[in-house]
Amino acid sequence: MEKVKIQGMTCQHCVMSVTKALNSIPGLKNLRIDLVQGEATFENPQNVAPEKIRKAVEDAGYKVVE
Ligand SMILES: [Cu+2]
Repeated sequence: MEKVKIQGMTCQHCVMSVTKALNSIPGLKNLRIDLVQGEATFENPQNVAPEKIRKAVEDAGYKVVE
């Protein structure tokens, strides 16, 4: 499992937006978003580049923080 910290999610709508953004990346599996922790976890068996994940999150209006 990989985990990214996401800044800016405040409600279920944000969770949906980030979910949609990450699901649009082929190769990510078993995506789970934790609103309280501000985290997304997923399996990345095809080794999708972190920059691609970061960009998808940012295009949706949120920020990946380390
Ligand atoms: Cu929201």
